Amino acid sequence: MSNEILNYDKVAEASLAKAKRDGAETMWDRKAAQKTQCGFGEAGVCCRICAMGPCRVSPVPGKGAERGICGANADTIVARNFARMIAGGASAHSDHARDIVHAMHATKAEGPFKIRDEAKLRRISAEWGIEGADTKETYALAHELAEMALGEFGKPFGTQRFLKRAPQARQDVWEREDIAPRAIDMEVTTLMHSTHMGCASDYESIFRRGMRTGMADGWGGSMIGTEFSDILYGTPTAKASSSNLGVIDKDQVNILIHGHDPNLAEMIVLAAENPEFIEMAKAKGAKGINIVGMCCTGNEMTMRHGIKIAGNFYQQEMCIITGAIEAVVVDVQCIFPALPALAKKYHTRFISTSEKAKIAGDMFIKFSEATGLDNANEIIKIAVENFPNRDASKVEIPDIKQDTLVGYSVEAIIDHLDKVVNTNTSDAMGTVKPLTDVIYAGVIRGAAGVVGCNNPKVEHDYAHVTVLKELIKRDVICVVTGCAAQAAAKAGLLTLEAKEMCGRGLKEVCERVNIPPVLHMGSCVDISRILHLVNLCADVKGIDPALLPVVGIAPEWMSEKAVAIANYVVGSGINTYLGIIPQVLGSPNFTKLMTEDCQEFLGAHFVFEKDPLVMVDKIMVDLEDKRTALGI
Ligand code: NFS
Ligand code: SF4
Repeated sequence: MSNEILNYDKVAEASLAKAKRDGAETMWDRKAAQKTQCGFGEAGVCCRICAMGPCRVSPVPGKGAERGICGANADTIVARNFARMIAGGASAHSDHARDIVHAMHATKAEGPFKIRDEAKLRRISAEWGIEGADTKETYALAHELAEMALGEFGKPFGTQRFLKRAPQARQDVWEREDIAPRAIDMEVTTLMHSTHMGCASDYESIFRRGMRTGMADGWGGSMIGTEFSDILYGTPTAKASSSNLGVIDKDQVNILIHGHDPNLAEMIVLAAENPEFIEMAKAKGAKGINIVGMCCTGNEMTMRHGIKIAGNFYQQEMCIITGAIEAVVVDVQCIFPALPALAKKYHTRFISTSEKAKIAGDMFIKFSEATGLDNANEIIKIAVENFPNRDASKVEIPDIKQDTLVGYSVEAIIDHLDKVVNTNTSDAMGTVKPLTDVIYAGVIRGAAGVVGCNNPKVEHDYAHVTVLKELIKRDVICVVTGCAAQAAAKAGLLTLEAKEMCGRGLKEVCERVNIPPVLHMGSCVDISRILHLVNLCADVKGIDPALLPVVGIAPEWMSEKAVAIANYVVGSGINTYLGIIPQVLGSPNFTKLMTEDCQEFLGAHFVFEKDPLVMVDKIMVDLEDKRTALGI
């Protein structure tokens, strides 16, 4: 097992040593078994789109085969592979959003699926032009809005409704470049068609279609996912939580919720409050029921309920290795197929719940909106009844946990800004203007959205935490989502005390507004919150967001979703820094298009940089250049 990339994380060291003692296999063993990864795949030049292949063209131009059997060259093959990753990512986010909308369509006043943020329901309904958005009966309106949202996935004409949130200057770019996304399913389908064998071979055209599909994710699926989840389950407000494996409690029944879709997790949190279950747990010798979260289901639940964060993506196995988890409940995405076998090494029950992500190896309980609360009750019962099966000799919970603040939706940020503005000036309330003002004044040099996964190609969390620490030191305010947010939480960056790590300007802002310098904005679909925030800031000045000193960063990304995200962030005019190099280097032309040429037509580009310290230097030059161009 290669351990040097784990040195940064002390939890990992202890946890993996325990896995070894317990005879449990982890991702690190499997990574070692993979040996050297395939150079063709790494460069993106392996094509298996048709059965004449697989064809591998040379990753080094001028050496070896230059074309596949059909004649596709490295540019075409790389562009198609990259585009198909976008299609995969956009599908995942958007199909998740569709499930949220279906849940909204199934809401009833008597619950358990009901409308919890009625004001937001009415606001979005008005934004989408529903007549009587102010006056219609709540559930009639919710069902009407849900039907309209379902149309966003498959409507035959028109583009995504949320695009209107962007300043006109950006909308003009989208129109000019033909990247304003139409129906979400249409964009994905068209991209899969374009990249079918014998279809598009022009790499720039494939890039542009990929970009439009990414945009369908950000401004379509993800934004619908976020906004409709808020309507259903409440818009997050700032609250306290805690993070890292130490939140697992040896005296309680521990249930780990893992995945992305909050529909079932909300029901579990609701059901766990039932005093009958608490009594049942006590009868089994536990002090209570402890729900802990992981990945983006964890983020959704911490944002709305302060549910404790057990960790991020790469800690999913470590949770089970503590020997103290009674049930792992998963919905969709980012769940290792290895988990059921690992759970069997302990007493842990592994329960998959979505037909879209049925995971072989233990239990399947089919979740649906009609049976949601019953499913949750059943799951809690299974977990509680499993408590006595715990083997005390196998329990070892790392004594590491970190207090953290979470819940910074756009609404919560505006609320915090209002409290300051209110007492000090006569500025308009309810806007992000004070934030734009401090950026323009230079108190804060810029803003960064730091997002994305963990990846065993790099030291875990090291890139996330290094980038964040170095940026706040340089007076760059940061917002985080996904596993990056959980890395920040574990490192203590989501606290008011983290102001001490900041430069003078950002420290002052944190003190006055009473916020941490790094703000947890939610799950990965909630990157749409970041988009919304940036666009509101640009709107204050009436400019294209591409002009603002703002960057997107994914220091340790791994998933197709992250590729879709990077595309819509660049498409939205924000330079995007990737700490893991995407599998495109086999085509110097495509690489150049991504990292240089697209700047010309999109006003933004990708930057590939593995070293987080060098990345921060590049970002600071980027932000200062933007400031100079704005004359601020
Ligand atoms: Ni985002 Fe969330 Fe984490 Fe990566 Fe997976 S949990 S949707 S994909 S690994 S950040
Ligand atoms: Fe080979 Fe072309 Fe088929 Fe790809 S599409 S596998 S390059 S023949």
